[in-house]
Amino acid sequence: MVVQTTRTTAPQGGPATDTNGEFIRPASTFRNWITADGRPGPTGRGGFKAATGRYHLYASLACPWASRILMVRKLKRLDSLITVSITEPLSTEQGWRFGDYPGADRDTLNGATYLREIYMRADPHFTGRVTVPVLWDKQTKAIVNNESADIVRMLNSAFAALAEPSVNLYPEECRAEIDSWNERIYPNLNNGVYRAGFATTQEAYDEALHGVFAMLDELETHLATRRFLVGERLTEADVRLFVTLIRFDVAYYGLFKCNLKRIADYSALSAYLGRILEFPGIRETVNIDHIKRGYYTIKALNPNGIMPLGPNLRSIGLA
Ligand SMILES: N[C@@H](CCC(=O)N[C@@H](CS)C(=O)NCC(=O)O)C(=O)O
Repeated sequence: MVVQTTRTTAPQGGPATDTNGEFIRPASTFRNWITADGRPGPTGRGGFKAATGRYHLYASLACPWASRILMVRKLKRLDSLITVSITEPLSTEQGWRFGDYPGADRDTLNGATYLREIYMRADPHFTGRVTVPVLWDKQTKAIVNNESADIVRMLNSAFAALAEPSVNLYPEECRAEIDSWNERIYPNLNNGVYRAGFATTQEAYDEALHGVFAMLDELETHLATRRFLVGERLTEADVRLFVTLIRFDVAYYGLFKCNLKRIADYSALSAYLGRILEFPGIRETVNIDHIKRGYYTIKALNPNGIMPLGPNLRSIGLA
């Protein structure tokens, strides 16, 4: 069966725009939650109890949304509880592919060549976008969830009895502050760079770019006197900010035309990136080659597939 998607060119993000030329990100489709006792979470159905080895993550090191989950898996020390397959970074006509590209995996769990096959296995009638991350249940052979914001939260809470209990990325007393950062950083920056990159009118691009740099300027001031977004502890808001900042100079500055300044030009933001890279396991979740290939193979934005040689990221130890 041929799966129809709204994507016309490249997997990452896709250039869907509205009548004003503004990029639109479609909603995720699988929204179940793993919970400690298997009861339903805030959305979807129940039956997904936290257990060692039951769940598998399909992710791309190019993708910021998938990288949120790879980071949380490290920070919560869930490596041995949740297995992972990394897709090849290259954007193909059939979407995300598994294989032998350095740093990628074959799908030894389900034997898929393309991620599309995993979606079809979960739902033979699936016609939506085939995106990473995907959280897969080995027991019921179902997709639990493919929305990174949900997966970050469920990995933080559901595995409390089985995983590192001292790390809490969404503590009760900080929730209002975390939510308020997320609500502003997502539209302006996380998705703002995509809105700039995929805009098809000057107005839509200008508007997005203004939001991106107003947010970066504000974050630079905020982080000049603090280690993390919400005071002295790393939270979910930092994970969500980090994945965008670490891709900025490599991909968004050039390909997405977010070129008023680089992150390297912001001293507090650069120091903040360096601090987060020091957490055990986090460097393993950052692969500059995959990021560069993933974005610069988006045909709609770079039809000839020329890979830029720079930038030089030596200042944060990522040459
Ligand atoms: N809302 C999703 C977005 C995920 C997403 O857009 N992933 C991109 C890669 S960066 C993707 O897989 N795109 C494939 C496509 O659009 O066909 C999430 O945060 O999990």
